[in-house]
Amino acid sequence: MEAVETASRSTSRSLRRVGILYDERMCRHHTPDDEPHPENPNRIRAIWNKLQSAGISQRCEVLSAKEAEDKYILSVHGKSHVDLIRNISSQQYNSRRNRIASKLNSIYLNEGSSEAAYLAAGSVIEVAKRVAKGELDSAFAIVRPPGHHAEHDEAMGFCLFNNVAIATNFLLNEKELGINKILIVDWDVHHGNGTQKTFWKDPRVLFFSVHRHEFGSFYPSNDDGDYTMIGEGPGAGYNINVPWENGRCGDADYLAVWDHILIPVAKQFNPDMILISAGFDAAVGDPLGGCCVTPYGYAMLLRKLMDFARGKIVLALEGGYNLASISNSALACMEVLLDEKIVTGSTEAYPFESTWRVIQVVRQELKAFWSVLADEVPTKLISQKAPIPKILISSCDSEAEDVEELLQEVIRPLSTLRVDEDCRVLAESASVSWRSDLSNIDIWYATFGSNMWKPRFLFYIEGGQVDGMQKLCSGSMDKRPPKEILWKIFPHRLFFGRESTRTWGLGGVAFLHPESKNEDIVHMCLYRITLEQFNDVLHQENISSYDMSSPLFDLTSLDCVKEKGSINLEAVKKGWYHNVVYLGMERDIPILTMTCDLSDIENFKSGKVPLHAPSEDYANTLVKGLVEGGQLSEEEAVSYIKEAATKPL
Ligand code: X5A
Ligand code: ZN
Repeated sequence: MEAVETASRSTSRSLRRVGILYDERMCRHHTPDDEPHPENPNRIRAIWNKLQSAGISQRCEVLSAKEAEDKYILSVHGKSHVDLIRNISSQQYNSRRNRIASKLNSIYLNEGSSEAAYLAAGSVIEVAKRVAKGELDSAFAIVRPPGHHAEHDEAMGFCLFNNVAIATNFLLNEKELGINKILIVDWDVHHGNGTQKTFWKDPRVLFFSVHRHEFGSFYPSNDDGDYTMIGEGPGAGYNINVPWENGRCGDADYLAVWDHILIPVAKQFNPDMILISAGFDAAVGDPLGGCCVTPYGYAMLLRKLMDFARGKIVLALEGGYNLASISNSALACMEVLLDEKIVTGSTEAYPFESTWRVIQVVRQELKAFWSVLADEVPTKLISQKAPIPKILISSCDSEAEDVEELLQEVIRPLSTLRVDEDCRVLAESASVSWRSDLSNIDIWYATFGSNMWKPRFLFYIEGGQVDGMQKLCSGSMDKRPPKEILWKIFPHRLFFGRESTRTWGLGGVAFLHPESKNEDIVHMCLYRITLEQFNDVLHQENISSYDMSSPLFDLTSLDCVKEKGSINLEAVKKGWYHNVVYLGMERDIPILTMTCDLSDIENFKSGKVPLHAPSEDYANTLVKGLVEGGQLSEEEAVSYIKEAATKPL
């Protein structure tokens, strides 16, 4: 024990006493034949390695795991469940173990499961006890298996024991700790059904969960996570669910929920301690979550909670399945725990309209219990919302083999995000300096295809995901909207080529002939964005495995394109829009577009790659852009597109 008492306070230690618990023994729980599984030992290893190499663990009090005593586990789980988990890894169960696991919902078991489950629960108890006693200000328990789905008599959703619920009961039952009211914040992307049930009638525990729900179709796929589930009897009002209607929620959505639900209620509840079911599967890049919270977002969410319970906060890991995302998110949280510095900054993006709606219904549902929720949310706020995504990743389409690969590649540049001392989102070292260099240079990005339609283009800046499909726009690192938008006509040829694309299905997509010719005209919508943002757009349009550690198109390329008229980008040469074309200047700012190159034009002409009219959906998007942009009437737009689609090259 006594890591805490005996540890000498070296100068590199933080003034805040922050505990961190990691224990390799929790890695012994894995799938029976080590088949791939998202909930695998590398999750906690990745986090631990990241925190070590970032110098975080050195500034913390490092603790190792301790098995929970049965009497504490029994405060949450039934005897038969505890007996099962205690014995499941023993030899007598060798022949039955897999069969038992297969009867459970999303559970695997092996020889290491029992020990890991006891250690995970015991570890959260251990750090919670130390924080309660004041030996530590706050702490992070890097545990697995996770816990929040585990119910009284049931392991489920990768969870064996409900670690956070067990630690919560421990704190409440050890009367001399003086912890009488506990706030549990469950920001794992899934609903904390097990925790909710444990404290359903208990007013000492305010359980708050924000999760994807999709009207009961997201895991665990029932109505338990609905906003109408507010607790019962003396516990009525002490259970708050914020159910997302869709994936793709990000920092702006979570922060809106914090500002308009959780923080006011926390103020009124005035907890003695806060436990966070800190899954990081709402993080950008998570393969299961489909949301896009950045490390900066997690830092803000945590920072806002530190104003309560005199900063007595315990984070316990729950889900989170992208190793880079969870490591960077955990790192951002640790920096907040260690720093007294105030996190400032704001996200430029707005919450979704559905987010405001959910916030309103939750407030409505709970206002009888929490007077701070009684006022209407100002309409001025609600009117600030992100557009509803209809179409994603436009005409992108290098033909990446499968969606998973595609997803990984779109997300990679963002999954390496981290947060600097001022809690600004940064990319991993190398990319930082080019980004700040290019963020001060404006260009006009001239669009001739689906990006002419502004809501469509904004996805390349703000990021987002289409309903159903796993297609995600990572957005730009810098989410400021374009500074100006204007339309211009250029003497270039618009045409449609290829037979089908991943995004638009059958039908051609728009290309601009890179060379100008006097008899041609093309309508273009110009967005004034930074050269940094232009790089992120280029990357998203040409989905590739390029990692963005250096820019695709830098100042030298800009000089070069001004001189030569166009420039091919080697790093994304498989993409269909890898050719950057210079279209002149507008108010001293260069106009750039991206299209195919001259060799592609030859292939189109020879028929090697067919010309092809756009699909109806795609054509409609183009028409919408031209009409909403005030350029052409609908009939004019339709015939303009039709001509471009039928005239030979
Ligand atoms: C802890 C957690 C997710 C279970 C998903 C099962 N569980 N399909 O994130
Ligand atoms: Zn989860």
